[in-house]
Amino acid sequence: MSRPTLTEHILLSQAAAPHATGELSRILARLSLAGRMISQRILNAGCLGEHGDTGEVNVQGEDVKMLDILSNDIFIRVFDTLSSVAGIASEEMEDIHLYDDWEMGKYFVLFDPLDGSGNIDIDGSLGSIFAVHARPEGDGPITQEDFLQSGKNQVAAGYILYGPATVFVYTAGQGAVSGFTLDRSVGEFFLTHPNMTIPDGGGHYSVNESNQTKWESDVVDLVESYRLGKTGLGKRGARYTGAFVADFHRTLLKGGVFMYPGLKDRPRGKLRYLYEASPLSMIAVRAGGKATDGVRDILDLKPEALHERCPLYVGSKSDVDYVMSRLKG
Ligand code: AFP
Repeated sequence: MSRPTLTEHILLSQAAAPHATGELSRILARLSLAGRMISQRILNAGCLGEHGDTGEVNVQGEDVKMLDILSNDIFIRVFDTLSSVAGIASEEMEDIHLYDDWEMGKYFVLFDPLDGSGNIDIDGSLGSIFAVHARPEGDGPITQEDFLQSGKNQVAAGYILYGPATVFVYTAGQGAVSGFTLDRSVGEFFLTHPNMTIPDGGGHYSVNESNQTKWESDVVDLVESYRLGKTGLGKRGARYTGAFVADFHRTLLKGGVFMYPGLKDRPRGKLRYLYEASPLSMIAVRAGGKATDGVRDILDLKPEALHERCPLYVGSKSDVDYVMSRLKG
């Protein structure tokens, strides 16, 4: 028997939700379209001369790659004709973007169009991350403030991994986490990872250890306990790709913990709350794991700015509990 496609899975989930209108299903279908388009673009980018920088710097002060812009444009375009989406926010855009028929839209989509773009030129793994939020009630014009929502409000969240295979992972409503692998020959995602759960025990610790001189002493001690196998949790090997989606996907499948701690000169660390930490923390929590900024549950935080960052420790529940027991807060 063949596996269910992503489209079938979305429609079955919709049928099981008593008040579903089909709008969220269409958004998820468009996200899968964006994933397929970006995946194809990445495959051909080297041959088409689309590797490398644009020469511009984004709102975060980071070099913008050609594929960052191409991927961002794909996300903008797939929602252009979908009236359910009032507006979008992207890691690559300074401000929110509202569509012409924004008054009809019930949802916002927030995304990091191409995460880990430092891996583009080396043909390493990349990803896209997305979150869907409901537009707050009210007739007034939409403002940036309306996008500054807590992670627990996410209506759907997920990511697309562009590795040797392209994998789409999402959760919607109160649903489980499901993963789908793209069959390029027919352009369809098929269910390969039903009801994903993070193993509690085993796996890896994943952190950029070259930041050690910028960490506070409790973080240095924490990471050292992982390196020396002194956590009491058992051995954890080290893995780090520089692309959060790839490191997170491994953590989801194998267990352990991904960390991007705050730095002395940047106490909130590097990862963006709305486009990175919040959506993948929802996936982790729905899969039985845990996510914290060191003290608080990531999904309880509420950002005050569109591009706000936060420290992040996410993964297996026992590992994240251990992390919290070692940090001073
Ligand atoms: P880019 O998308 O700008 O490459 O950033 C990737 C990222 O936000 C995340 O995917 C990685 O986990 C993290 O940065 C890597 O940062 P370091 O290079 O500082 O370890």
